[in-house]
Amino acid sequence: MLRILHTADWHLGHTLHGVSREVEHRAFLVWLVECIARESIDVLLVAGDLFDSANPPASAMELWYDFIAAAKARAPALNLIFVAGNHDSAARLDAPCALLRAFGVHVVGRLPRGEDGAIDAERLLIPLRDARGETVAHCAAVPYIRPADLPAVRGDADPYIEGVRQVYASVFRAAMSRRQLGQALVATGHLYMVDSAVSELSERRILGGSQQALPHTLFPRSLTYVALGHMHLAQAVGADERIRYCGSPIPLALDEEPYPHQVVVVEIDAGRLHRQRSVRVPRMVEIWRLPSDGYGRLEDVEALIESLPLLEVGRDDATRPFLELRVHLGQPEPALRQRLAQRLEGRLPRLLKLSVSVPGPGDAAPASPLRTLSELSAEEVFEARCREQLQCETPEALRRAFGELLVEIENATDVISGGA
Ligand SMILES: [Mn+2]
Repeated sequence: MLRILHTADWHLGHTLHGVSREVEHRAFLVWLVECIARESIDVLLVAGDLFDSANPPASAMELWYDFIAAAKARAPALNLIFVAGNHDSAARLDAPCALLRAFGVHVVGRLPRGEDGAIDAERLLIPLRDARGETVAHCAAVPYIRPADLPAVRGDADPYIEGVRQVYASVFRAAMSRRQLGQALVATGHLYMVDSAVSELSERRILGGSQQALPHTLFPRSLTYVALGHMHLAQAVGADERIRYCGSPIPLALDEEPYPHQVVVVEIDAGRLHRQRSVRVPRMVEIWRLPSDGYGRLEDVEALIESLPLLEVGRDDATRPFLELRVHLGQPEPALRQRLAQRLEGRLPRLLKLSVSVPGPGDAAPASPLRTLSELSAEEVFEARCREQLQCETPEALRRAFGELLVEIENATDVISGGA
């Protein structure tokens, strides 16, 4: 029996409306070490977006290294595999690669290349050993693939989809020649699949650009399990239970609060998928919203604040619930934030975000939420500018050109982050 723990989208170094998530990440990683021990895990697969940005703070790097040391101390035989996501700097992840390999930790940032510059599929293959030290499976540890990583594709096929397909196909070919009877084949990926459900806010960007959704046929039936990252909502892709997003362990946007935050434990027996189940990650910091649904009038929101529990003496600030207030204003309230902050004094939650809606133009128009620049995607800003300047909706050709430009900038710099 081989037990794999599949997790992804940690986003170490993340801040939510300017507030650090370090306490939550630390609690998650402590819990994860315990979970690995309790569940007798043989392999930890982390399917990308370890870090929230290409240039994470030192405290986030420390969390990662501390976790590796703690996991190895607790479960010395554990196989650890980390692949880069779109948020990670592939080169930065690769930097300690040789050092970590000496401790049995596999990190795949960039796609490895041979001397001829071609992708070296062999080096993406990692043998997975069970508790007795026997190789019972192979892992095709494929990181996030940027369009610039891909070989030129001839013909009519979409160059990104066809390029990614060729990379995976070459890894699977290499795996087939190495695989022995009874050995399973597992793959990782940090990508956006056809049929995957996307969250409202934090994942909107990846759809705005020209990033294409990949078809299930990328993964042949011979694969035992596919551990995906990128979507923060845990889900199997389409109806195929073998191909799965494990989801992020903490909510990375207020809208992700209702998601089940979890890891997936996968059991492989005699080369076959025996069982898989999700294990909930305990929530360190809660997210509250007032009112619980929609927007409330200022007086009503103030009354709701009065019903909030009081802050206990000695309570650790970093574990206080995050609060979003949603107020509908009939008229301008210049000192609104200050007024509400005063009301909140001595109450348990911390005000994280104040959302305001105002009446639409004309009496019949529906109320529209006021959004700050940081809540808008580049595409939305672009479209708003188009409406203003051209007095019409963005022409499709212009929208597509802007999307391509965005993707190009992100891939060229490896620094700008965004999306899931
Ligand atoms: Mn992510």
